[in-house]
Amino acid sequence: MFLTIILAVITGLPPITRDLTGADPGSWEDWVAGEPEPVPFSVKPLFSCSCDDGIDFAVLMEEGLADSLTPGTIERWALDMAPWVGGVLVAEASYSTPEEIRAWLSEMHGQGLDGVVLVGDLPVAWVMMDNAFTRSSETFPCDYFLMDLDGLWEDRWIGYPSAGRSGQDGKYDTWGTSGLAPEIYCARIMPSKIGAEVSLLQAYLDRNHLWRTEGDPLPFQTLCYVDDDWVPFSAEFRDAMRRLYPLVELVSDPQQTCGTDYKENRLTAVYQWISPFVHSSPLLHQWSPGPDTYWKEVKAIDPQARFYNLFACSNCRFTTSNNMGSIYVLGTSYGLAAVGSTKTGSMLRFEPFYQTLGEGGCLGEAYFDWWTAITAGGFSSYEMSWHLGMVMIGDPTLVPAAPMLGLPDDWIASPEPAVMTILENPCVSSVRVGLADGASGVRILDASGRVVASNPAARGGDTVEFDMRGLPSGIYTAVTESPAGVAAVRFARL
Ligand SMILES: [Ca+2]
Ligand SMILES: [Ca+2]
Repeated sequence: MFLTIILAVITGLPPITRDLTGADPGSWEDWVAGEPEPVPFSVKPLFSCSCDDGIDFAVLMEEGLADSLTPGTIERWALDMAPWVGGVLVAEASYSTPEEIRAWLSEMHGQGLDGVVLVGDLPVAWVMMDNAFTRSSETFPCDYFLMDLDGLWEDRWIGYPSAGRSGQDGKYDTWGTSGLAPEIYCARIMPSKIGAEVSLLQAYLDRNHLWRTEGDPLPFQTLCYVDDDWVPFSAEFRDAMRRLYPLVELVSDPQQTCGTDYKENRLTAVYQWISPFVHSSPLLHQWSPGPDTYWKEVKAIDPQARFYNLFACSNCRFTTSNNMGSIYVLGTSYGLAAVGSTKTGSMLRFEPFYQTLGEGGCLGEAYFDWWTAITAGGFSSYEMSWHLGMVMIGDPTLVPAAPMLGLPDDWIASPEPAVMTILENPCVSSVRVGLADGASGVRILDASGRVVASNPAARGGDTVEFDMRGLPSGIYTAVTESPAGVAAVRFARL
């Protein structure tokens, strides 16, 4: 460890996060053995909204999965995300091949698609790559294949290219020299690897809706927890996070950072965002000086954090049972999203990611901007070794800054004909909201997007009055839902 720090200081580059256990992280052969036989590609639309200007975001679900959820769940999800991303299509896709999904995404991108999330058991592309940095080779699932839609990805070797055996084995190993920048963003939600798929997904989508409508109490505490190997870079890591959150607690004292402190003092505290920097495997964090933190412990502690940036080798190997990325996001009562890697390495050069988030971008946009920065000027073997395993787990349309920045400006428009009218604007001690046919429920949000009053039973034809006494002067937003989409109207309280 001490040697690594010295080397890092001398070279000026951070040491790569890697698995010190040397255990099998979950092989391609095991993955293939557990997957269904591919069938012809088909996409069946289930629901869409706000699509007048086309589809901006797609939810691709495993066949039959939506039918297993509580009725209304996917519609609610789409209506929740539409104000942030535009037109939303929810569809189910047959279990075909990653190449056919990529071709469909490419066609959709030609019509304006910005991003996608794959939900449930759907095809995965794999890569076999000689690692330029650690001089060890790795086989890993790679979702970047579904973000770079026009770059050249080839399967020219059986096994690792360094073995020199030409042929095809179903894993990518060779890339073109240009065009490797992303075209769209892609995220994954694959609960089946960590437990009961339907109940985990239902719980995830329920808390996703609750977080969007109610948020978390301010102020947000966030944690940058840097283990020994990266101490020289810790201030830089924290400063990048400050582009999103004003309050970032940095813990990087080698005397303090260890498994005991992480488990007993960090995972139990109230942080909205946790970024651990630690050697890891898919199933555990390997602290210096220990003890390890296992996925089971994370699940038992049930941390309250919403978002994670896992600078933790192979922690997001979503094809491996009980991978920690999926545990943090889908296996706790609070998790919403994580970025991390399916292999050695992680994110690095964090600024573009947090900059976009700080400006109110959604996770997917920030992730896209980060990839764009990484691949600018070419995608070197050093960069591939660090980053080609990066994935996003969770809903990429979530906007972590929403509770701080409020609602997007372009959202404040009621569908025509208006389903909701503010009868006093500005208002003084109360506000009356008139609802037309089709309207369902009213919520009053403050400028940060938090619900301050609601009447879920209100329906078209009702006039609903809300007592505004006790609330500060300022701008509020009334929100109702209708078959045409979410309607939101701003008003002022004097
Ligand atoms: Ca190959
Ligand atoms: Ca590209």
